Amino acid sequence: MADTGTIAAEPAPITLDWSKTALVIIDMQRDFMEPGGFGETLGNDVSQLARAVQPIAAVLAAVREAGLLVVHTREGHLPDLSDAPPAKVERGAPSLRIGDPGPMGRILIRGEAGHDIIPELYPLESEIVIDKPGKGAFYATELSDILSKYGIENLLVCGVTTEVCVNTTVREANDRGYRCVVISDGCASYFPEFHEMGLKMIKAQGGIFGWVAESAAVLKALAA
Ligand code: C5J
Repeated sequence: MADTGTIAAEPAPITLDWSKTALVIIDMQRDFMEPGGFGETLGNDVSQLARAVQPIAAVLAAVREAGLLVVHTREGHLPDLSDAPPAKVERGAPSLRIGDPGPMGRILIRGEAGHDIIPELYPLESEIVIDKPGKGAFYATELSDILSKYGIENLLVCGVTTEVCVNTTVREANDRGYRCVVISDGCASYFPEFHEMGLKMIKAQGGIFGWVAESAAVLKALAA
C-alpha cells in the first residue's frame, strides 16, 4: 500500500496520509441494530440499519489489513445513570426507557448485552473502544487525547445513525480540525430521507463538515 491514497469523494477527491488516518465506527450496537433495543423502544424500524453492516465490514477488513488505527464507539450509560441527563432519560414516550430491563438487558446500559457491538463488526483486542454518554464521540470521552497520541489528522467515519451520532461526531471532529470522510453506504438511518439529507449537509458548501465517499471508493484508495 502507498503512504497516501486519493479517495473519489464529494464534493471533491481527497488525498489522505494513511499513517495519520483512523477508521471510526459509530455505535454499531445491538441496542440500535436489533429488535428489543433502544432504537426499537423509540418506535423505529431497526431493519433499516442492516444495509450498513456489509460495507463497514469490507472497509474494516481492508483497514485492518493496512494497519490503520480503528476506533469503535458505543453510546450508553453507567448502571447508576449518573452520566445520563434526566432530560435524555425522560425524553419522549418510548416503550422502555434508558435503564429499564429489556430482552437484551437494561436499555443502553454499559455491560449489558444490548450495549455490545454486533458480532459482524466486533472489535479486536488491539482496537480502541470509546464509551460515550452523548451522541458525539468527543463529548465526555478520551477520544481527542487518543487521536492526538496516534498523530491522527483524518477520520474515515461510518456507523449509525447518519443524522444523529454520525453527524454529531463529524461536526465535533470538524471543529477540532480533523478531515472527515464519511462512508455513505457505511452509514444508515431509521429514516432514509434523513440519511440522504445527513450526507448532503456534510458535503454541501464545498464540504462544510467534510467529504462523503462510497465504501468502494475508500477500498479502491486503500488498495492503490
Ligand atoms: C441515536 C445514535 N440515534 N447512535 N444514537 O440515538 O445515532
